[in-house]
Amino acid sequence: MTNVAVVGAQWGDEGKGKVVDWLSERADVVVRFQGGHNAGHTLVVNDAVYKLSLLPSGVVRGKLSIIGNGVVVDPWALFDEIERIQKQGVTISPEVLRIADNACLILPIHGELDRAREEAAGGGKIGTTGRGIGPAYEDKVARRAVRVCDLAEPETLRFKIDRLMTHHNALRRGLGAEPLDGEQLFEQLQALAPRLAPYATPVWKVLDEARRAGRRILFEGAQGAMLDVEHGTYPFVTSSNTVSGQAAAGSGMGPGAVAYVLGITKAYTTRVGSGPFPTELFDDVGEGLGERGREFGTVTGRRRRCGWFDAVMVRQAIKVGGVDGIVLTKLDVLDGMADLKVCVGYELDGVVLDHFPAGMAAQANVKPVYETLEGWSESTRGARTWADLPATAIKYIRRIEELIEAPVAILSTGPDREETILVH
Ligand code: 2SA
Ligand code: MG
Repeated sequence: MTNVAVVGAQWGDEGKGKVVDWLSERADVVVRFQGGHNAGHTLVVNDAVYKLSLLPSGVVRGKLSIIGNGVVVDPWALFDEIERIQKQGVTISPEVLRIADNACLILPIHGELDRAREEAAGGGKIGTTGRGIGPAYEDKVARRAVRVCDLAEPETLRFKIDRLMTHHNALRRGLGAEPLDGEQLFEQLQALAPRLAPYATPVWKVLDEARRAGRRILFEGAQGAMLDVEHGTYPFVTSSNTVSGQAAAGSGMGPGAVAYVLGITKAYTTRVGSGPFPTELFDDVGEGLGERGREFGTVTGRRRRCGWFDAVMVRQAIKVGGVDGIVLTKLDVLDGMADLKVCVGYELDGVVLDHFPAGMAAQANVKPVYETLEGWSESTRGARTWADLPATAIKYIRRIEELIEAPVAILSTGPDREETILVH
């Protein structure tokens, strides 16, 4: 196996956790390169269920796990998650986990601001996870963030917090919140410093050494291409680049470090939060997909919106994300449906488009053009070989491959790691 990046090709929740876990057995190092504890990766290992948000999935198998510089780290959430996973019998120490010393922190003011803005936005809200992801990335890009390394330099930390407070107190006043003096934050971070320090490392060096030693690196993406801050359904997106191009920059490696990009996609579509979703279903069919697929957020428990497979959207995700092959997940959720629809184009003002337009109104107004495919009545759940699949299911997969212009490299037919079919 070469170095693989696993990225979502829809709006997140495509089943990346299972795929990363499956691949991590064959990898030596697992790296997260964007996002934060807004992610929700569910791993099922020997009947035990692990729900990870910030920790790279490799920790569960004792693989060297790296939180890259592109991640925004909430240190309180980090230690809570470490404790929770350790209670499940997994050892997490600086031997296994390394955190980029140049990664930016998510602070309590970020979560507060995220939630206050969402509340104030009413109907126009983004539907964020409320974890402070957006405000933390804003501070990073505006060059005033507190970074992991700052905890080792009390004077720098004080200077950073002062600057940060000047900015945030202006925002807080605007939202009717009490201004803060920063002293409490300084003390909280000082108290955390000795706990975080053993994990803080220039991870680019660790990765460079691993690469030169021929060790296999797995890049673990979070969210999906349509939530990418540039390529997604802006402004209804997360605040990081979720496409594979970020795997290199977000971990401190060159683009050549990623040899193969695996895009994960469900056999239908889901999304949480607000924003356009052309193939969304508001009827019993959508309801059925949600029920059979158990479509609830890992982190927030939110009900996911459900709809037909959108081949135009996934093709676009594949192109902008440099996806080489895909993993098609949750095919079994379609079992027993007489007809299946697949979106093959969009109609906008009487014109058929072969791509998802960039404009906000255009994105909201496109109408899907559907092709109808025959369903199957047999169960595909847990199928382990190609021969176990009904002919119409194979036809559905082949048609998807044609439309998205990428091969299905792996088919996942259930949450268990054994329920996986390598197609090519
Ligand atoms: P944020 O919090 O600023 O990143 O939210 C912005 C948008 O990004 C979406 N988003 C997600 N969509 C699907 N899954 C995500 N992770 C969790 C999961 C979510 C959960 O895997 O289940 O538990 O609810 C995730 N994280 C961010 C979000 O819905 C907004 O549309
Ligand atoms: Mg998820």
